[in-house]
Amino acid sequence: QEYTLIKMEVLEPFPEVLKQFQGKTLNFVAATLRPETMYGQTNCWVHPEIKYIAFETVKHGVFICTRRAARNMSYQGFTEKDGEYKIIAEIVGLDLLGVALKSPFTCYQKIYSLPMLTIKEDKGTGIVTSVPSDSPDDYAALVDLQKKAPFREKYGIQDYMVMPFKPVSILEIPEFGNLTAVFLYDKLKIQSQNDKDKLTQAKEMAYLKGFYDGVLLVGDYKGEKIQDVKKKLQQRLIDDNSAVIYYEPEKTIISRSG
Ligand code: ZZB
Repeated sequence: QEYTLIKMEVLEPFPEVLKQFQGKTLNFVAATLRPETMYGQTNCWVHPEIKYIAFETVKHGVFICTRRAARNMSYQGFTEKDGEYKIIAEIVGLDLLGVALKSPFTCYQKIYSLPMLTIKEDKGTGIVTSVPSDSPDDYAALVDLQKKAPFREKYGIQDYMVMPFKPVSILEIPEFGNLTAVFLYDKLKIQSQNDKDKLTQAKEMAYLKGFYDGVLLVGDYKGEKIQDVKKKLQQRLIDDNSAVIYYEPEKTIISRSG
């Protein structure tokens, strides 16, 4: 499986647990299958209970992701020696929340890392970029935070990290309109990020229609079909040094090697 790895650079002020990296290029990295949606990022998701690591890459500064993802990357030329990565720090997700980040393509100058409880540890980097306009999971998790003050308080999330961020219309799907995730969330009467079955259904609908019938509403490829611009936008991100390609091995290999 090929993913686009989006680099989100940590901005000042660095949180306590990342102070040792001040002055260095430090990136949260998120694996996505939808590079064409990066115009609509509003935040980044971290699981409060997952353990992340910081490790040095050859060309991209320090990366923060799960150990499993770092291990995969070490076989893809990200580190000096094949199969080896040096852990500089181990940090639990809780301590990585509320961090200000710079991410490519989005209209928001600064976005924040926020808690999502449905992140899977064994997929991608364990860090997810959030596009609430087109990803039902992201919209559900963002609404959960915006609606529930106790939820924000529990994780020390300040209002300014959440409240100003609205889904951005970035692509149009004929039957779903220009805020697909919002449309499907309402249509399927999704209640929260834990509404698993409905969210799976919404995601499938969005993927299928989006790929074949979706048309971009912003940027240089405005008016073009998603299937025609996906690769071009991925390449643009890579050329800008904002993303890299990352491969995820087959599931069987992952479980065999731990
Ligand atoms: C941005 C984005 C925009 C995404 C969108 C989706 C959508 P898949 O198909 O199941 O492989 N993701 C990545 N890693 C994780 C994780 N560890 N736990 C939970 N979610 C994760 O799903 C790949 C997508 O799932 C990725 O692409 C990422 O969210 C998320 F408009 O990135 B995506 C209809 C979906 N739309």
